[in-house]
This record gives sequence, C-alpha cells and structure tokens, in this order.
Amino acid sequence: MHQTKSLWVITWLVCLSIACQQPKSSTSNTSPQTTTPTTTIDTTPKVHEIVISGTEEEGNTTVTYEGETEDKPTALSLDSISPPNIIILLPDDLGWNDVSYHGSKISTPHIDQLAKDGIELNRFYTYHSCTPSRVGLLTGRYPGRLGIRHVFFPEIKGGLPEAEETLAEFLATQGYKRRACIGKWHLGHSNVKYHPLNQGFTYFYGHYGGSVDYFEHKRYEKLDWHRNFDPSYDEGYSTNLITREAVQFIEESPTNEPFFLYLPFNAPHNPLQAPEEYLNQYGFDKNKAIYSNSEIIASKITEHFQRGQGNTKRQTYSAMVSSMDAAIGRILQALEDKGVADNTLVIFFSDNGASETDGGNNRPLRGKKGSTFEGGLRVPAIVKWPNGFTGGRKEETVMGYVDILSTIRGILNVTTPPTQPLDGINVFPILRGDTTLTDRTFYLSKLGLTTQKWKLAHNKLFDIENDMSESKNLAKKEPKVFAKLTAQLKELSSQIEVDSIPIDRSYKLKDEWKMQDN
Ligand SMILES: [Ca+2]
Repeated sequence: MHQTKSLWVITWLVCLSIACQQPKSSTSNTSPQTTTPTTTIDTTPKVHEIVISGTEEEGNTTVTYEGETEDKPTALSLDSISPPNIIILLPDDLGWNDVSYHGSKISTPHIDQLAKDGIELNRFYTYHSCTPSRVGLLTGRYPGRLGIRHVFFPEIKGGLPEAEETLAEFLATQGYKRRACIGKWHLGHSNVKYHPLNQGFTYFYGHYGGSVDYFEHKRYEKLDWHRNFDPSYDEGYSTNLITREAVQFIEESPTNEPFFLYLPFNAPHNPLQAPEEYLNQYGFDKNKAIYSNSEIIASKITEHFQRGQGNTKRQTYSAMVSSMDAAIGRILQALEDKGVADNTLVIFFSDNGASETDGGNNRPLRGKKGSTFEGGLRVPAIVKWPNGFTGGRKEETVMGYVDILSTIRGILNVTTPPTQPLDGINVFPILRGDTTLTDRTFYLSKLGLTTQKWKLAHNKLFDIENDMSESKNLAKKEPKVFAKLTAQLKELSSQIEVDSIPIDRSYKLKDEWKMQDN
C-alpha cells in the first residue's frame, strides 16, 4: 500500500513537472526544465494523403490537401497573450471516418476548414464511452480514479462527485464569469447537486441524459430539455436549438472578458434522426421505406423516433453529422462576427469512437465504441487558437481528453496546485511548436495503454505508429516490449482504478426529469 502510494506520488510529480514546463521562449520561466527530449517541430507545409478503404457502399477514398502555413496568422508572443475565450465542441460518438478531412463521404466542410486553420491532433485519445469521457475531460483525471466506468442511464442514481473540481469551477477562479454548458450533460441527474449549475457552470441549456429524441426532446416518455433548472418547451431539432443558444451566448458576451462555452452536442449519437434538408443531401427518397432500428425498438422508446429517419442508418447518420457541421460553421462565424475569433481557443473532439451499429464508421481503425482498440477511443480532434499557436499542421504527439484541464492551466500560467492531482499534462508547449514529447505512456483503460510507437490493447501488442489499424499482433515477435507494457499497464491500473461507485438502478425519473433537491 505504502509502495503504491509512493509510486503514485512520483508519477504525479513527474506529470506536474511536465505540466509546469513552460515554452522555451517564455521570458518568465523560472521552473526547472524536465529531461523530456526536446526537438524542433518541422512546420514546413506538408502534403497529407490519406487512403481510406471504404465499405462496398462507400468505396475507397483518397483525400489530399496541402498544409498551408504561409497564409496563417502568426501566434503572438507569450507575453502578449491574454486569457482566451474557450469553446469545446464535443460531438457524441463521431467516428474516425465520419469527417471528410479523414476521407469520409460525409460532407463536413466547416470541420475540415477548422482542421486546415488549426492543428489536427492525429493521436488524440478519450475514454471509450460517453460518461467516463466527460468525467476525464471536465476533471483532468482518469474516470477510473473516481470509480466511474459506466454511463449514467436514466434509472441510475449518482453523478460526478461534488468534491471534484471541474474545468468550469477552475475557470471561475480565473476570471471567467460566463461559463455555459449547452447540450448533453450526462454527468448525473438524480439529484440537483449534480446539476451543471452546481458543478461550476453559470448557464445550462439542453438535456441531462443521453439518447434524447432530437425533435420531441424526450427520453422514457419524459421531457428532458431544460434551461438552467427549468423545463424548456422550445421546439425544433436539438442541434439547431443548441446552436441558437451558443450563438446567442457568444453575441451577448462582453468582449473585454473571456468566456467558457462547453458544447457537448447530442449528435450524432442515437436515436438516428435528421432534418429532411440534410437527408436530401444523401439521396433520401420519401417513397422508399425507412430503416428498421431494432435496438431502439427494444429499448422501449419508440413512438417519436419515426421522425427524421432516412432510408438507411448511414444515410441518416450522415445527415446528422452534416447538420452538426453546419452548426459548427454558424458558431465559428459568430466568433468572427463578434471579432473575437483570434483570441478564442476552439477545441474539437469526439467523446469516443463511433458505434458502428448506429451508423458511424471508424475505418480504418479497428474496433468501436466500448473497445480499447483505436476505433473506440482515438477520435477526430482539432485545436485552433490563432493568437496562441500557428495552425495548418498535423500533430502526431500522443495526447488526450485528460490533458485539456492541465493545458488550460498552462495557458493561463497557473502554478498553484490543483485541488486534486491531475492525470493530464500541459500540451501547450507542443502546440506552440516549442517542444515535443516522445516518451509518454498514455493510459487508456484497464485493457490498454499507448506510447508513441507501441500500443497494448486487449492483451495484444501493436506498432501503432506504422499499423494504425492494429492488424498485426506483435506480442510474440516483440516479447520484451510486450512484457514491459503489460507490467506497466498492471501497475498503472492498480494505481488508477478504484472500485466502481455503487451502481444503483433504482432511480425513478421525475416528470420532466426534475432533479431531486435533497
Ligand atoms: Ca459518446
């Protein structure tokens, strides 16, 4: 026990020292440099070519575009940077092959533009399912450390513990007066103590649980749509409502103080429902039958779900993604119109990989949502902040969801220790191009971890740098690497994973998903 605790303290100190590492160009840097290997990142324009082996339906696709560094705004010096507005765009269950910049047939021009203007994070990892991924994002800690490895379904009591300091609570201490959560919460609905407004946010609009009907805003026949603590009877497609609120929030924010806008879209998670104008983009034929979704019928939440269904799952899913892409375009345009785009840090990533039974596609990655193979947790991810770092490139360094909080702490130059030890590191120096980190071990779940070169998943070893599809298990060919990583995983897992919080399925939903206040 004592040894385990000592190891944990050492691990944390190492993480903290990396997290506190300042970029080389910082004039106020007084913290010691770590021994992390440091090299210069090549920022010359690159030609990216991705070949995706598609399904029979989609065929193979080759996408080529040239990184354009010469026309990009140049990042400011660190001394000139002021705290940025922060927007987190978090699609739900968007797969690797569901954005056109990865070669998908799904059209996502606004997300593609964000990738061209910002930095593509090519090795960005999350947890492999919705709730734990949001826990890691908002606390900067592995969800296993909190005993949360499950999803807060409607009948489950519990939520994100109040003792955890969320990103919103942290930003409240840093002069961010306006902190909105607009979209899908999914971090507890059985008691008002789990409400976003009691977890650091100053404004909430959207739904508490998952799988809400996109048009009726119901789950289990009860309205799950809210503005702050009150039910909302707003009508419309949820992606559009979320977007309207987000744009309004941006428009109403004063320009002389930074805001935080957390936008967890419910799209393109099931139920699969899309506006007809977007279905039409994908060849929707009203006179043909709509698809039959047996899983949704089995889950007893059927009666409203006919609306917005296309002829096939993939068609419907594609339309949902394009609708969300248009929404993202409107939100980014609102930043431009307000004149605050240059000093807004935009973070985009999917909360986990796609569920391929629900229309998504992770190709050429192996596995899907729920798996520690790449398809479950290596996600499309982009960051953009014109004042903070130069865009137009692709970053290969391993990073992930638990790094967001540490990175924002680094950007704001906060050196006071966090209330709880964080698992993430500050990747801002990497985004600045001032350093690289090549020897990181990133813990994924009890079943896997990854380094820059090697990935251990489901008791198999892959050269992930050269085999992103995890097609060749090298456990026997590289027994020493396999043994080392297996031992590392065992050690990390014993340090990180605590017993699950008791999963109590006795919660009876109140009308309009009203949270209990005692
Ligand atoms: Ca999800």
